[in-house]
Amino acid sequence: MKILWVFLLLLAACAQDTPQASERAAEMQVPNAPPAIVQEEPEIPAAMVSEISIVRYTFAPQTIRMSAGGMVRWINSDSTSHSIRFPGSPSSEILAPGEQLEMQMDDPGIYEYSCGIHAKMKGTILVE
Ligand SMILES: [Cu+2]
Repeated sequence: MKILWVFLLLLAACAQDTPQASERAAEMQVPNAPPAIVQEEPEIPAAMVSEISIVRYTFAPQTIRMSAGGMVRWINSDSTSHSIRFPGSPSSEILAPGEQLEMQMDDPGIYEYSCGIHAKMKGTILVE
């Protein structure tokens, strides 16, 4: 399994909002107007992102099912720092409260992981 960590601060997630195009289209009110052209980033669509919250020393949901090529995103909603660790791999960077981490899951399989700080925190990702 290739591991690609993408470490995100919350501020970075808000920086790319571009509401202007859709606002402009709504003002024009032209029936059957072609859709406004919005320059798209080569990003994985939202539907392909599976979110896991970390709350009270627990990954929620504890088991997720997702499609290969999708992205899993852990959001630390706890008041304590945590990390993500897959067996045989080094732990991720530490996620302080409010921080999040994404990882692309390219290969089908069953991936069990834990917190690198609190070994009893466990989760499973089923990639189909
Ligand atoms: Cu932890």
